[in-house]
Amino acid sequence: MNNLVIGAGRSGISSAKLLLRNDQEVSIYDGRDDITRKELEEKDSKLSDIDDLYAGKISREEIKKYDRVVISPGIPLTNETARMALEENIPIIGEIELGYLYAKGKIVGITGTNGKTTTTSLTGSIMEKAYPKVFVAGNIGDPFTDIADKTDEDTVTVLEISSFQLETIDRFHVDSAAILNLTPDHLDRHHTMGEYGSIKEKIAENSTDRDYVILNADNGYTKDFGERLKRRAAHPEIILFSSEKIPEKGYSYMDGDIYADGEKILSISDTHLVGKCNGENICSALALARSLGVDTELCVSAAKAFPPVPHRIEFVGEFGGVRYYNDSKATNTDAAIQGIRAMDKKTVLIAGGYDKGSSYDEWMENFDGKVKALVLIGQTAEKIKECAVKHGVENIFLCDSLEKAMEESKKIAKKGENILLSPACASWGMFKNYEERGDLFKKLSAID
Ligand code: UMA
Repeated sequence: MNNLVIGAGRSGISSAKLLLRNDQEVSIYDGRDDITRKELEEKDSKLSDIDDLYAGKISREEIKKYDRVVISPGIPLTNETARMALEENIPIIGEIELGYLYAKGKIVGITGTNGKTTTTSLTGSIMEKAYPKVFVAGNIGDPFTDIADKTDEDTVTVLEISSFQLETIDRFHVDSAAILNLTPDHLDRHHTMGEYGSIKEKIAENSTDRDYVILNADNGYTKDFGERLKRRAAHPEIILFSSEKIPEKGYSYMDGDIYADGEKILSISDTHLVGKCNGENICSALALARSLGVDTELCVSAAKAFPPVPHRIEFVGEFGGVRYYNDSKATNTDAAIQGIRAMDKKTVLIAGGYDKGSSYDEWMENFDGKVKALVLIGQTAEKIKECAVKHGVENIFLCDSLEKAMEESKKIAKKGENILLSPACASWGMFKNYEERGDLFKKLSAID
């Protein structure tokens, strides 16, 4: 089959390599007009085997040569190249779907607006205690197509899956799926919550009555989805988790403790994680593990040993009596709400970044008098300031870099207080990604 891969980032490169390993013909298109074969070959010498590289543009006539298009998650179907392929009736699949076509064994898929990365890593750690061969991949960083054809019948693959990735699935099927929560995010691409929700629900689109779906009982969207799932003729088993009540069946997090089917099994203080959001993440990871038959004791010991996830309410250290927390992964307001809620002292909050069209009101309603100062960076700084003034936040500072924001924050924070980077915005425009932003914050934290 002659494949055109759209996008030469992590997903595109892994897709091209997987196809080449499996003796398929591959060409690559990328929107960057300065991309070269040399650059690709420096990333991986195997890419010298691709047929053509289209930099910046590709004609309709050229697109017609291909039997299939594999699209990267960051590229929407409204992209001109994708649109031309659709008009020419060339099938388009996403990178996740391509991986699935080559994958064997059990697959666990985790989606939701927030908590995906922690839940995916924790689920992977638990599975590693129970199964001989476990892969953790997807939106978390390593593309599914990197490992898909290395799986066998005994493998468990734990995938973090974004809405961008779910948009272009077809046969993709997971044995156990979790939708952790659903709150506004990526509305610049998905436009409405209705559309965003329908895309997230696709994770269970191919679920059968032998499968499991783990859902948040406290979230209106996921709760409603569970009700609709139950009306399907042969529906998957639904396991609910909650942090508002302790149900007889399912998992819950209340006052620092985790319960399974109403029985206390673990305290969050016995783990390296903090905050209600992480209590919920533990609940969903335990539910996913149970759905694959993992023993509760094994789950509990894996949860206790699990190290903090970088960039997610990550405790960096105490310097000069001030505690530093890196929550760079909070790229939307809902995640940032969890970040500020997890703080138990006066906090200097560094926020701002790329504008995804979000509203900041609900986030600020959760400041709860804890934000001693708001130090703002990036494209959204003015917009956040306007909202903060409306919410009566005092001490607002605008800085043109994270370095300056750190200098300012260090002047304000006193012994016994916190400095938290929890931007509520994507890093794009100032950084390559949220990891680069978080790494710089960690480096600057320790500098006097
Ligand atoms: N490109 C175009 N045209 C465009 C946009 C991009 O040609 O309109 C090209 C770029 O020039 C670049 C390539 O596409 O060469 C980048 O592709 P990509 O944006 O799909 O990024 P990848 O490097 O393939 O990384 C993707 C995910 N990125 C996105 O979904 C934006 C990574 O998630 C994921 O870790 C990786 O695949 C492996 O699975 C990151 C992310 O930000 C962490 N995800 C979003 C989130 O978590 O909120 C969804």
